Amino acid sequence: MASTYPPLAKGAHVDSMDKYKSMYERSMKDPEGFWGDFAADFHWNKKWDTGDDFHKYNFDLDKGGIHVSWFNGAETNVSYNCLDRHVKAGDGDRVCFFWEGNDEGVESVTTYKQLLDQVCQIANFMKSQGVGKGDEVTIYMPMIPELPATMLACARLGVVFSVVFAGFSAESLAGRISDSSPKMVVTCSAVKRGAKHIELKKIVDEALAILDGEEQVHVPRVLVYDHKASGVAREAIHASLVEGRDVWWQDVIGDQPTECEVEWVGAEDPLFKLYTSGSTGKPKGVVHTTAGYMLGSAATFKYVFDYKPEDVYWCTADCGWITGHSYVTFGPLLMGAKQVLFEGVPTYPTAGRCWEAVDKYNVTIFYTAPTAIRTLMACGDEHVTKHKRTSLRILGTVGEPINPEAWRWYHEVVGNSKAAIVDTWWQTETGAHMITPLPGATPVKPGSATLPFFGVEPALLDDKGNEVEGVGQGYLVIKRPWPSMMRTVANDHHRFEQTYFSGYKGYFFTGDAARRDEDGYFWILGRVDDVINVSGHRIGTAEVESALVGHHVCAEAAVVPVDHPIKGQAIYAFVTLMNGFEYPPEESVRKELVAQVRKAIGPIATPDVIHWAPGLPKTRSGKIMRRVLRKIASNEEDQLGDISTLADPGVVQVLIGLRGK
Ligand code: 6R9
Repeated sequence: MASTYPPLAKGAHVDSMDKYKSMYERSMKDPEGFWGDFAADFHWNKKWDTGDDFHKYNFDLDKGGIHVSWFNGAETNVSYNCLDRHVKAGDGDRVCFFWEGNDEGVESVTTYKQLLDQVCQIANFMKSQGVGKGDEVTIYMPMIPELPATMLACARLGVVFSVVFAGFSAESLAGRISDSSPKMVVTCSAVKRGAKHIELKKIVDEALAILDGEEQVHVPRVLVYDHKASGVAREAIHASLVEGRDVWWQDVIGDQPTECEVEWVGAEDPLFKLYTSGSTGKPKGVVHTTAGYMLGSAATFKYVFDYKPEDVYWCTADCGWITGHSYVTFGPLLMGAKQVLFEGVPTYPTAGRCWEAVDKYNVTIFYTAPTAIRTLMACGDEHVTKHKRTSLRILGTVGEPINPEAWRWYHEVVGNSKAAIVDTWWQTETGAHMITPLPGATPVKPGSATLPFFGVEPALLDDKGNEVEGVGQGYLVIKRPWPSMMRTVANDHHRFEQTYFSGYKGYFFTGDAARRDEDGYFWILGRVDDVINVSGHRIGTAEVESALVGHHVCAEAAVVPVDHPIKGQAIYAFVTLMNGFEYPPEESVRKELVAQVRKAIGPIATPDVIHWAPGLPKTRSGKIMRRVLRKIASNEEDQLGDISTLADPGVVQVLIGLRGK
């Protein structure tokens, strides 16, 4: 059995397993009391209905459509709770952001009052452009304070925002804009990420040009922040500004009034949508609503990170992902936290960057992904030990399973064996942490996300859909709704029902498999659908395949995950070329195919390997046997299993012969 580490956070909000258990029990038996008590710290323009009206749901497709609602009847505003509430309480001078730019020495400090003023100015500009409640705004920005500020400006007006990670390509951005019909796109001149310059405004121009032909998309207003620290001068971009469409942020925001009434919205009004890859088709817009998401992100922030007002918190995630929504913008600001906002990458200019910043700001809570931990681990301990890091008390991880070796390095080297590790399992769909230790209560085992958070009831199902009791493994499902769960897929409620509720009646299906051990601890085994987890980012195999066949030389493609020492998983593509090509073709063909994927999706989807495949292993009904491809990709052809059902078993030997060609 894995060794356990006792809980380390002294004087924690939840300081024993008994306390965890009693709070968990209450959250199960009396959700209204549990969440209602937590909600009392927030501002409500109108209180929620009580009793049977408080919370409603149906999880069973046999009993009608899937629907979930919490805090029915209530009115609130997330932006008000993140900002006005603290300023009114006299905390306006408290720091919200220590912004640490990509290049060392480029930095700024923002207080809650300053952020509130800026958010009001952005909101007032949006209003002046006719953007209001129920409208949509797409945000394509780097990690500068203006990014969370724009999210909060939208929330203030009841505008549904969609942040697109500023590493996605023009085509990806175009797809998301087309699905949203935003009234405004907010972007930035350029960004420097590590040593690379990326001209974001140019990418927005390209995306809008792609959409030019699409009649249903009206041309949004484009607000462009002039990011001087990117090294790209305003003058270099200025000529690209389209009259009547594009406007410089610096020309219009500063003159706006610093007060802006909030729009009170209903508990179930949408707050944002965030696109994420699924196993089929295009990315789906996961929709989160107001009250449940607000309480879920705040409660997990408080309990999982054992947040206290004296803490300095730092999450390295980008706001383009759900982690940056819940644990950069919302959770921390809702709780009034001081946090480091980081624009750069952990290895630039050196592998010591994070630990230097930890000492500079006396960071107490640090939250990152296993892929970053493994990258830094490979760079050598000296980059860590050079810095003191004595302020650190909680270290979090998220995005993919963490291997015990990386877990121990994080604990022993980064945390000096003194900080508690919280391995937090959750998803874009869940909005907030679902299975996670609490640092003052849960004894941890390296590699296990341990036990469910309050209000979360996970279960494991076998192939037949029966619950696995006790020790065992199976498909990870959730048995009842929790406040911060997604409510629908944008413009496609049917897809929501089919993706998450049609496989196992009465359960929300996560797409992951997990194992439960003798202590009831969960060990996440990874995705069981066609989603590859590259450096903690979800990439659908279908998306990569469709990008590849989008190139005229490619007749067919099949993409599978393969283990990777740093990224966790990497993308491995089998490609069949059009008739007339010889195998292997000229090297330029491979380069073009890789470029095609980067263009269609973005650099994060770059295949590590293109394996030439004159034929793919298919069943007689024409289904590609991915199981066989996975084994070939991982060099395990001695474990191919039964291949007698293949239409042409001979293709397997041909594929093995083309490895590395
Ligand atoms: C928050 C986030 C969700 C998928 C999820 C799972 C994997 C996330 C994990 C983890 C093992 C953890 N995942 N956290 N696997 N241990 N602590 O990452 O959301 O981008 O939607 O990805 O990531 O496979 O299903 P998202």
